[in-house]
Amino acid sequence: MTQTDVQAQTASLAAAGVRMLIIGPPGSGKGTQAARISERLGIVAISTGDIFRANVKERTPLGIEAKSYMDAGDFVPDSVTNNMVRERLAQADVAGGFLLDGYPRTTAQVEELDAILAAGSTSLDLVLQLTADHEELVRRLLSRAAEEGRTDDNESVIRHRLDLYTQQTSAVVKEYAGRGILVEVDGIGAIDEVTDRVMAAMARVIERQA
Ligand code: B4P
Repeated sequence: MTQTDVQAQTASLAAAGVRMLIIGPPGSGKGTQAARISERLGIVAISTGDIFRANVKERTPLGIEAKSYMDAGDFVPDSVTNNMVRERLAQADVAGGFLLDGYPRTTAQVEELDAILAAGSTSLDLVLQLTADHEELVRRLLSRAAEEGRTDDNESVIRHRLDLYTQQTSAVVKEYAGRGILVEVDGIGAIDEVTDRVMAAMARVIERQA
């Protein structure tokens, strides 16, 4: 596919108001690529991690509840996370498409998302999986720890988050692969290079679906 084809497909993805999610282990570049996809496609990016962190910062009841789980690298309980996403997806700005970043992370969250979307007579168009090997992920997150000081970016918590991804979130990836809407992209390389791969892969999927 040429660069022009990719640009044309990106424009049609934008026009279609794509509903998608980005999934990958901690440090794979989800948040980084989500911001770029959201800008290029003009769809709203919703990061559950960012919403939790904003609540922790503001010391809201949700933030107080989420903080201990996040600091330990554990998942915030499904009931809390699901309610938060349900409320967010009820807002008007998702009507033109959305990109969920970091949700769903468990099979119970997949079921909840299915129910939320079915209630609005919609469904997901595609799921983008970013991959990278564990040692690269640990290296990136330790480097972020040095720059940003996130409380969950220390080595033992990082390794726990990676284990949780393998134990719980890989089942989510398998579920979407079974539905035929998963596209896997190599997350190793310069950020711009990964973005180019992401846009080309998404264009290919949408072309297949057309
Ligand atoms: P998240 O905010 O989702 O944290 P994350 O998995 O570390 O991903 P993030 O998006 O921040 O990092 P990225 O890979 O882009 O979740 C944090 C916590 O919130 C969870 O542990 C959990 O407690 C809670 N939570 C969130 N969602 C939940 C849910 N659904 N259910 C239950 N609990 C939930 O980037 C990492 C670093 O790599 C960055 O510094 C970036 O600059 C760098 N990077 C990115 N791409 C790179 C590249 N190509 N090369 C080099 N570096 C790169």
